[in-house]
Amino acid sequence: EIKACIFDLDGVLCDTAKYHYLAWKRLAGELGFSFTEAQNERLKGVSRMDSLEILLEIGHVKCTQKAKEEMAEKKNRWYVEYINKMDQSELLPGVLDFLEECRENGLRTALGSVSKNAGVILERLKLQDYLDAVVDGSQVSQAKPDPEVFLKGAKRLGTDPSACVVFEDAAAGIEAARRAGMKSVGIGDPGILCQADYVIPGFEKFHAEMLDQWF
Ligand code: G16
Ligand code: MG
Repeated sequence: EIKACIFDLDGVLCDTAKYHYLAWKRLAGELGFSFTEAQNERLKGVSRMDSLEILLEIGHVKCTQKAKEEMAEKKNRWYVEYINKMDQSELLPGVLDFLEECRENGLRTALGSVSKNAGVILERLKLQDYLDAVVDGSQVSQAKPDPEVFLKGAKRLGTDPSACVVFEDAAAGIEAARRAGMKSVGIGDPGILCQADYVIPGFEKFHAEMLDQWF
């Protein structure tokens, strides 16, 4: 029986995935190469520095550690410019209704994001009161596909991992859920999220009772 829902942030509760992409694309442009949305799939759910490594590999760019740190900082500045302008209208369709349904059905809720910017985003989206626990990039040492972020969330909620379902838009996040011993629901493309137990297009037509039917 499912007792808790753990939500990824970027691409699940809001569409910040597009801002990460735009910021990385801008960095790639400055370095003189193009960066496509398909290539961006590899960066989803991956930490900032690991994302940079993947981007530099795609562009065949080699540089010093110091230059890398400056690049990551630059990308983050552009990203923060985008998220500082966000408001509740950028919550993805159906998210607020589903979070309310979780409350009504006695399901515990947690955020499981490796983003160091998660706190700012939750504040701008006014989501703090809907989440019983928040685990973000400031509290984990391993990014997805490592299960650390989700296991911490379950621990914080006091829920056994086997009674948790993870909602994720990234292949790395689905793998992390599996490694944590949790159920998973992919949000997005079933081709990319083929490891998930179920894949849905979004929360719009999704209801808490489906969790009882599925798991
Ligand atoms: C998110 C994104 C990743 C991003 C990572 C680090 O993880 O999906 O693309 O690289 O956070 O973000 P930041 O640079 O803000 O620390 P998640 O776990 O929310 O999907
Ligand atoms: Mg995500």
